[in-house]
Amino acid sequence: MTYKPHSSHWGAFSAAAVGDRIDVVPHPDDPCPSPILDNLRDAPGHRSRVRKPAFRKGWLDGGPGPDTRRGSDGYVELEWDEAIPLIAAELTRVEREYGPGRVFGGSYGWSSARRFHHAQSQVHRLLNTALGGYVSSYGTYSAGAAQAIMPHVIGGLDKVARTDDLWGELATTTELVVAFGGMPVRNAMVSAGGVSRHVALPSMTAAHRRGARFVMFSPLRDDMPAEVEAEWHANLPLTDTAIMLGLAHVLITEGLADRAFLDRYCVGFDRLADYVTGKSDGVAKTPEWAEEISGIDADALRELARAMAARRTLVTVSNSLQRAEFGEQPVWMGIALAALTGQIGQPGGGFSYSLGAIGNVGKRALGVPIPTLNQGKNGVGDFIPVARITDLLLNPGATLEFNGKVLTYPDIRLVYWAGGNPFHHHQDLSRLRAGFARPDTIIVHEQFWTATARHADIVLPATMTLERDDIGASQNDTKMIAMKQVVAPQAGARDDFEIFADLAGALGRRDAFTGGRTQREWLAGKYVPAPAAAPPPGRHRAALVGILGKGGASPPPGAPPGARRGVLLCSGSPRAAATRGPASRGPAAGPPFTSLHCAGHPKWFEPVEWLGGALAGTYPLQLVANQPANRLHSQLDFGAASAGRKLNGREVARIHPDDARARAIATGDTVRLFNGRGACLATAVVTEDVRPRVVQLSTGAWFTPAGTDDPTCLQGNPNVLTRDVGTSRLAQGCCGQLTLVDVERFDGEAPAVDPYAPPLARG
Ligand code: PGD
Repeated sequence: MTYKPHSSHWGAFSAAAVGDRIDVVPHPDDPCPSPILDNLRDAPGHRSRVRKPAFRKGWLDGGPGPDTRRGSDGYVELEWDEAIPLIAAELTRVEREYGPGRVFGGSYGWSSARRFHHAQSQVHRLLNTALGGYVSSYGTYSAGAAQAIMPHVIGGLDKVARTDDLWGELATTTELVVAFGGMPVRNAMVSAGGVSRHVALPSMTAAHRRGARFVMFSPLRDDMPAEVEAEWHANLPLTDTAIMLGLAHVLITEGLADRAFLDRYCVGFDRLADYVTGKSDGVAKTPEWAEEISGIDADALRELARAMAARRTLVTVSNSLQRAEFGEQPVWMGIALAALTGQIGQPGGGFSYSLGAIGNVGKRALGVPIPTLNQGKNGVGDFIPVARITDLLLNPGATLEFNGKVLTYPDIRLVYWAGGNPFHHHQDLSRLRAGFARPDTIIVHEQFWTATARHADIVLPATMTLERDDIGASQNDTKMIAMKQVVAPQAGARDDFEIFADLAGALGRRDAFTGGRTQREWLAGKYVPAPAAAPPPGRHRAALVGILGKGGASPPPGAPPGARRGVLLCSGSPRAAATRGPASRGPAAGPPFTSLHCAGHPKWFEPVEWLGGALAGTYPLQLVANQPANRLHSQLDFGAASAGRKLNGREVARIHPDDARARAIATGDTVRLFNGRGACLATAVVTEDVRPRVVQLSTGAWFTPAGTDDPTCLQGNPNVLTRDVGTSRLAQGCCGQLTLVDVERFDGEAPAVDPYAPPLARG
């Protein structure tokens, strides 16, 4: 038996086929491997694999066109040589009748960790080289709001979060960590592109042993690892900005703010101070004001603010806070709070975004670019902020404000998706379903019969990562991994590259897509990092070329980035902050800022769906729909680690004893979570690890509607409940994290629907 090196978004490993299972051994250098590796063991041969090109019966019978049967129709399997000409003909029809500007190829999704078989890059390359382009998407579901606001106020997200060795500084230097949204180690297990060493927990425990104090604001106790004995402030969700303002009030009014730092490196302190003290709006943002909104004791806030001024303090803001209405504000106010302490740019101090929330954040970047597949040139300029997909499909011709621009939604006739699962990642799935009924044709490449595959007209079986060779690399991981094929492709599965090459061939554009190379040739040495105009320096080139043959590489880390200090505390000229002071490498120039649904300084806006608002009278519990601990998003939902944390075959919904008692709910009961948008079933676990009036249900269970006309999800996918609106006109990020719901015990008989059975047409 030969174990071969491989990699995933949740860790590097070696694997061998043992009978029809995969044995997986974590990378020997990983101090804290992820349990998610267990999900791979039964994956290649799982019964939910897509085995052949599958065509929706209604599409085959009736041809392209809008169809509400998407999601409930059966599929007919065809051979590859029948499928490719049919798809090429449909692409040609859409291209001729409408042009590429009516094709949505944004195709968001994490797919698998690898550089060449990167599904999104592959589909973009196909659409660019064979059709002339596609309507694209901008940003991520992970960090849409932060991505938009940070360049205006401090600098690009990646530059702030992904250049320095913050984990090392935390372990050795930080004295006080103030973590808004916590630092959930389960999330740090995962990083796009792969992570060969999980260092979050070891760094945090080293800091704890040294005496560092950890303070967390979150409705969930386990958003901080138990090992660091964090002080848990269980605030009402969506109130972190108010808490930060209360802390700022103490720093400003007690003369603890670092005026020298603010004068030298920041723009707009006086206006922020006027807002915090109430001079500009008549409301002082005192700790008592913050307590009334957040439920956190004012004296505790006062003590914390004083400690922040006295000690080396790191303020962290997790991704989760900004995946909500006005999600830009806690990010901006977190930066402002750190600026008030004057510690931005000091080792182990200042501000960090999403430290502990994504595996490779807080690690020094590599000194060489990682390989990427050149996607070609997109001839279509239209794009959407990624989380506006349903609006795009439902509202052709409508306009949208985004980051200072006004966008118009094109009328999409064809959707091409590879490597993502919008019926996992998007909000308000009934609305998404209505959107997916509108195009003429939807084509999806998938390995498994996910809900997205079940809403497509054409589903093409893609290989799994374990079935092909590739290079695993991430800009913030020290290792590039030679990912070797562990098992042969199952049934009719083919690599995305091979599928697209044949499709491009049928469109008369094979060489344009393949560049005249086989995938072996792409991988074996000719595969150079993009952009081609900036190849790596000669001495590093050897590390990148021919990695597969060498079994991997450990390229050198980049140079330390130097201090980052320029901060915009209220609207003004971003350039002004950027030019302040010698160590400043601050905000990039951006569009005018006051017009972007911001007050001109960070501010607490009252959201619609929070426990202090009117809607809480109808739906009195706040659903926290966070990332799962036992799988990446929806991937391999059937795997051992994922299934092992379900209860009675459903996702677990955690609820506080007070709320459970009021509803006669006990651990193990089936419960129904509902609001005006939909409902799902889950199994209750009653626990004091969630604060009262909060219920927590992780994302990722495969959407399994109870019936054709009943979208109640039997497995517990929270996105049937979440609200499909943008965070604000600035970012239009996704608001999937926090939603108002109610919960009741479900005593009925749930229909028996198998979420993993292939939906093949009978007869
Ligand atoms: P995945 O489950 O990773 O979810 O959304 P995303 O769509 O990325 O989907 C990837 C799909 O790609 C899987 O179905 C997998 O089988 C397929 N795949 C894997 N490898 C390949 C390949 O090589 N080729 C092809 N063709 N397919 C492949 C994630 C998104 O969800 C993200 S990033 C976040 S942060 C959001 N988080 C939340 C949240 O906190 N709360 C809510 N309510 N909703 C969220 N949605 C978002």
